[in-house]
Amino acid sequence: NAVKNNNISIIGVPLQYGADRKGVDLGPDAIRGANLHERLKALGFNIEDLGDLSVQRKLEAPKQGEKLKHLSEIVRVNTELAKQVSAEMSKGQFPLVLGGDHSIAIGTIKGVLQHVKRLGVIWFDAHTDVNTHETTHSGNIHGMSLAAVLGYGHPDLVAIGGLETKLRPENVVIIGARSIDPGERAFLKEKGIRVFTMHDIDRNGMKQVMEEAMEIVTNGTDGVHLSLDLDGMDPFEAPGVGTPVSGGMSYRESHFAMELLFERNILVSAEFVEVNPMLDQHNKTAMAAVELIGSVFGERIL
Ligand code: B3U
Ligand code: MN
Ligand code: MN
Repeated sequence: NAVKNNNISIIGVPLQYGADRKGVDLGPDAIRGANLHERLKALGFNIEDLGDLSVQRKLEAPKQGEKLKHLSEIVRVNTELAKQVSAEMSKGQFPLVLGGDHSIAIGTIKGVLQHVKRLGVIWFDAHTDVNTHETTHSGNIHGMSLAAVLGYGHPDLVAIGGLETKLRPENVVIIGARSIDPGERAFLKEKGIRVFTMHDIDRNGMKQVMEEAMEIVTNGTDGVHLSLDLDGMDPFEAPGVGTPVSGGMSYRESHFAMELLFERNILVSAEFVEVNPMLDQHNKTAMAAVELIGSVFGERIL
């Protein structure tokens, strides 16, 4: 088995408060319901499903003038998530986190950073999620999670999981971007974050993009985390997401990228986020997530 770790801990995070559309809190169960366990077991992994983190069901609407929506509950849940991810890694488990909206990347990555100080991150996404409280137009925290783990943004988000650890911009790549806000563009440029846009994928193909991307995230690091937002895929293949953007990665490109990741054997953790069953067609997006998970853990056609 090429993924180093044979023991996977599944952690569900039914959080929707970082996003605008209701239903992404149902993502973890939709993914489990698409035969996640069976698929991984068939590949020879030992699975421990820790269930879902508890998230407050009833929440007040964001107050007038409150810029970051639902900040305190998002901070609380992510702090718990960082602890749980870190505890699983202490036991030698591979954390596989199921979202929930993409704000949960803060907790996941901060937890992983406790164990892998120099961590590379591959961020699959239509968006780049590097807004801060100063640049955001939506106030939605799922658009700020990558900035937060790099150490930028609202102090409460940056402080999740401790201030001692953060990602370095030179160890991060974003793949599949096609919707970037003006403030994000400036941030990406200033920090020198490598973004492989859909233009790059079209021009050079997924093979070259992944080879360059894996070179960057492994250079000077001790492990790589995959943060995969299902809206990186084309809405035709993954319609069940809150903010679909046309012109995304095809089913084939996404799978090929996962297969290349498996071959390089660099992952120490992964998360699959933004599956929204209320916006989906027959659980298609959760099924796509499980198929991508299969590929990243070594499933092959022949
Ligand atoms: N950049 C926009 C839109 C967005 C980011 N992430 C998602 N949507 N899923 C924002 O709200 O920050
Ligand atoms: Mn995202
Ligand atoms: Mn996105």
